[in-house]
Amino acid sequence: MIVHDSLITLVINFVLNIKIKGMNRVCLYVAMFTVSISLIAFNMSFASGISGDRVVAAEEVITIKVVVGEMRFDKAKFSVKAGTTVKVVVENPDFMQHNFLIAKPGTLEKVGSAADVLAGMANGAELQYVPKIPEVLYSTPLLNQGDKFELTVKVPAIPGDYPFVCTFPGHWRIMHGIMTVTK
Ligand SMILES: [Cu+2]
Repeated sequence: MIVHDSLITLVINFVLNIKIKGMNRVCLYVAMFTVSISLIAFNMSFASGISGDRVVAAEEVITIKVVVGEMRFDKAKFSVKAGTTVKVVVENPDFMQHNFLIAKPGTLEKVGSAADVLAGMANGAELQYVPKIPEVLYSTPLLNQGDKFELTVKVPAIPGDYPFVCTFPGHWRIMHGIMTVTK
């Protein structure tokens, strides 16, 4: 808003200045262009902070990377605040495919077992090896080498230890960690 107000002031001063010097057509176009730019900037400053069915800006960005050749993420745990919206950026520099899921507290085994079933199904890969069960709260698709996926996570209101895991066949037992939701 401060930026917008100062922009408007700038434009008004600019236009007044032109009037003093004698306005010509080119100056008028320049002034109109400046006004348009300031209006676009104003709208953009609004677009990032709205809620409800409008866009919600993430309050925090967490980046989690696959460690090359080690079948693990570079973080064993991270903390987020209950009720906030965070952006989890998952990067896969590994030569192997991986995904990233966040599950309800205490459900790692259940999600893992469901992933084992998917591993034996013909359409498992098509389903990104993500079990379609309510225990899975958030998931990325399968990420190839060099892929990056931004997961917007509405952090649950209930504090606790929420497991995160890769459910690519054979990975879940070792490729997991904890997202701690704090009050
Ligand atoms: Cu994996």
